[in-house]
Amino acid sequence: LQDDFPKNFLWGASTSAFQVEGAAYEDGKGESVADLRSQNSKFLDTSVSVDHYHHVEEDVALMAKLGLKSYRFSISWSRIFPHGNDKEPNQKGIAFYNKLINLLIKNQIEPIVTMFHFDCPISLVKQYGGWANRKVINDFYNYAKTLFNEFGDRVKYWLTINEQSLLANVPEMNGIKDNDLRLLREKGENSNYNMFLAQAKVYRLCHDLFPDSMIGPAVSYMTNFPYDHTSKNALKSKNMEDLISFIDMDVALRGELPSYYLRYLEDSKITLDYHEGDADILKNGRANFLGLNWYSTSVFKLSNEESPKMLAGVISNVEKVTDDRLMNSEWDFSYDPVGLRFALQKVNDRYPHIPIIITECGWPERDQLENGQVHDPKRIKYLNGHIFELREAIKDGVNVISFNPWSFLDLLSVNDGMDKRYGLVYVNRNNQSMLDMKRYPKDSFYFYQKVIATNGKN
Ligand code: BGP
Repeated sequence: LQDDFPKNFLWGASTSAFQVEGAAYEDGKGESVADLRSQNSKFLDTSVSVDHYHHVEEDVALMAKLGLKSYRFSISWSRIFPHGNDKEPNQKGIAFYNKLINLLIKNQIEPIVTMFHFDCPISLVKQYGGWANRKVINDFYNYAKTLFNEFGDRVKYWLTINEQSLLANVPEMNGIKDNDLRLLREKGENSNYNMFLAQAKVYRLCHDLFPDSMIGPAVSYMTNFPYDHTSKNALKSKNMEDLISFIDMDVALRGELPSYYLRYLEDSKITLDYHEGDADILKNGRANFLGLNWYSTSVFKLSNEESPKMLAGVISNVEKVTDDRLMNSEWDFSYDPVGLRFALQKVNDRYPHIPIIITECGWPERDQLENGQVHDPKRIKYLNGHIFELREAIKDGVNVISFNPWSFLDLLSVNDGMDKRYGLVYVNRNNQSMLDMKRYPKDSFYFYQKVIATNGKN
């Protein structure tokens, strides 16, 4: 058994395209669902974000200063194919990612590339309904093929879809709408099925083209516990975890729809658009590692209250209970690092020895810039606790190969813009104004720099 972090452990950090790049309407990029959402929110200006598109050299220099061994970022589909399925890719988009990837490699930083992170090209929604229509399977496959052709010689680690279960349960995140809630859920589950099929085809293609590459999903792993030891609460908690988190892992690694999911569809009277040959597609294309986005644990108990709108289908008739003994963030979010070790053990029990990359893990704050410095002790505590438990999980025998906290630099939070910051690097802009966009390493940056330099001893 490993008793410390492996020598070649990839200490990284994470971001996604629309949350950092800006330049949403520059150099031929097409509009995405994320850009459209941004127009309806005063907080989410993706035309600027934190302007990584124009700060890429400076940002990679900061990554090198931090000592990163890996950097997880996403490619914007509509920067490569402005309409999602154009005949030819947008060369300026390819040039931007070539520049980024080459800069990373020059600095010995391993690129970990997400193909799709909440930013469906809006044109695909207009053309045929986006992910809810099976036509998307081919379009995603062609997009992925282009990424392999353009960048596959230098990128070894690929993540297909970020947080698929969130997209399935909140179909609006993929631009899918319907006033009828049941129909909306049916579209959401069909988009889920299309995402499974599209990814399976892409896993297969990747193994055929680059047998040494690693490819897998970036799963939202929401670890939850029952409020008490009653079997009813424990069963509900397990069912939710299966339907929200393990479903994405089960399909990617086992190559079939799990029986608990079929039961859920039947109970919800939801029909999927099955075609002959689908089962073979799922069976023949499997991931060879897991990306896990892990933040916190939650405690649930059954309630008779109405379901919350969010994830109404899967999370129904439950109440979230906050544990006041834990450090809780302003955003309904607790500090519970032992939960990470517990969660990793569970994954390893289910799929022994599967390589795991922690693709997100982080602490949100309203950080303040004071005389060029940002003091973020809670984020340091969060990172320290999670790195400690990660080491314990590795000692337990869990095959974690990389840790990429969210986020490398401050970026647009999905719902709160710049109010809710996760970065190791502060970016001088806020929700009201773009200010000068200057970058300032926070205290947590220097903490993490030591962690990396000592391979986790800190
Ligand atoms: C994950 C997403 C990220 C990121 C993070 C924090 O779900 O993959 O894109 O945003 O959560 O969430 P939020 O921005 O809502 O605080």
